[in-house]
Amino acid sequence: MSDMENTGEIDMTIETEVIDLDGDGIADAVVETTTTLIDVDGDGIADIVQETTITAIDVDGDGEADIIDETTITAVDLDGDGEFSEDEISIEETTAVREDLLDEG
Ligand SMILES: [Ca+2]
Ligand SMILES: [Ca+2]
Ligand SMILES: [Ca+2]
Ligand SMILES: [Ca+2]
Repeated sequence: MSDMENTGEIDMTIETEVIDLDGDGIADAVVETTTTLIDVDGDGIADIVQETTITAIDVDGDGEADIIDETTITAVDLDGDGEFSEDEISIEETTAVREDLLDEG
């Protein structure tokens, strides 16, 4: 994008994996991984890497996701050494369970 002021670049890839645990041909879990690479200063080396994994699990096999688990890993190269050290990586996880599933039992 030459009309943009900065030279930063964003590269996003989405991967979807369908898992059929019991082999009946109906998906029991869907895993979607979104990887975002952000090169803030445009030197070709990613400065921010964010990976979001969303796992949708169909527990009762009715074709609707009952549990949705979302994990986001964010790595920011704060000191600009081109590597992500432990203190530059943060992990966030949320799990959503369908309400009526919780009511049972
Ligand atoms: Ca299945
Ligand atoms: Ca860079
Ligand atoms: Ca279900
Ligand atoms: Ca670093």
